[in-house]
Amino acid sequence: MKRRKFIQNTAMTGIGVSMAAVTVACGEHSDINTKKTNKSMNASEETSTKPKPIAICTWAFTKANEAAGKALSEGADALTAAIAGCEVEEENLKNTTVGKGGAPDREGNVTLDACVMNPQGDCGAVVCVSTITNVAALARKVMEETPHVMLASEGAEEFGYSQGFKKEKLLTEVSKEAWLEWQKTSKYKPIINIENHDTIGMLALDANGDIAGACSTSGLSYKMKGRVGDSPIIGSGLFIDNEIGGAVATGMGEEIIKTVGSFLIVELMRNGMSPQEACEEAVRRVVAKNKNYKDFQVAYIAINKAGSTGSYCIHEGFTMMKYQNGINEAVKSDFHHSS
Ligand code: SD4
Repeated sequence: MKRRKFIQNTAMTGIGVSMAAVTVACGEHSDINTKKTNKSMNASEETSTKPKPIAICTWAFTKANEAAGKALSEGADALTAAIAGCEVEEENLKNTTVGKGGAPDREGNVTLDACVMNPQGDCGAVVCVSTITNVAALARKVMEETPHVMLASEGAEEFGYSQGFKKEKLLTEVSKEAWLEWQKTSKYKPIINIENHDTIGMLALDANGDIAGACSTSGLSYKMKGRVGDSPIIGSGLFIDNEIGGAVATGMGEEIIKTVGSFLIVELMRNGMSPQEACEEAVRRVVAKNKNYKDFQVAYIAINKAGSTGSYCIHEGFTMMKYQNGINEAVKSDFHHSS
């Protein structure tokens, strides 16, 4: 495993809030305890000064992260910024893993999943949406305009039209051709870091110091009809606790769901881990439960209330984008397994 770029990921960019020093079980890797944790933060850092706005997202979605970061700089709240970031990829026809242009299921239908969570702890989600592009925004509407958390397929779509969302065809010619090509063999084998793992998960910390997040995906390419992954599942694909921080996932949804990865990361941060440590522990939980972990990717990113960030994955090749102070940078993630 490569030496961790711990400093890069955890650099404090604003004056933070000191968190409780709690010792937690960190699994088999002893090096985790040697890292600087939040408990080493100076007590004088406990101040009302808030960190500067930060946007982070999964993968090298440069434009999406920039859109979210700029929105924050212009005063947008964390949730609005996170959704604005997701929209860039939902509308990017070249992206075959999010929104319009996403790869279809094995029947040829593109079905999108998304969820959002705000600083108040409210959340909304949609699953198996096949006619609306901006599903993160739709999930927000479910949160704000219905008494429910999650709507599925036609119910979500009909609700979306009533809220002014356009009915669209999501399968592009390019995705259709790729699907027809796939049908020649119909072999389903997720390919690490390529088409199957490019969900956009966005976390934003706004000028008020509030944290929110959004997650949007077309799920696994050529999945079974009706299959839903972690991305729209609160606690698995995304979790926010505005007192602590937030986390979001990408990769093999089934494994993320089994370990409730994003909720786990926030709870580990609550117990004193840095975002980096918490992401690493969450990946280790997946690895510990799977002898075949070399065959799939799982990656997490996280942010805490003080503005520290972290990312970690099973396989090399995952990147987190980070926008702060007008700088949008790609942070190469450390990884568990070197292939
Ligand atoms: C899923 N987590 O549906 C998603 C997959 C992913 O780009 O990350 N896709 O399981």
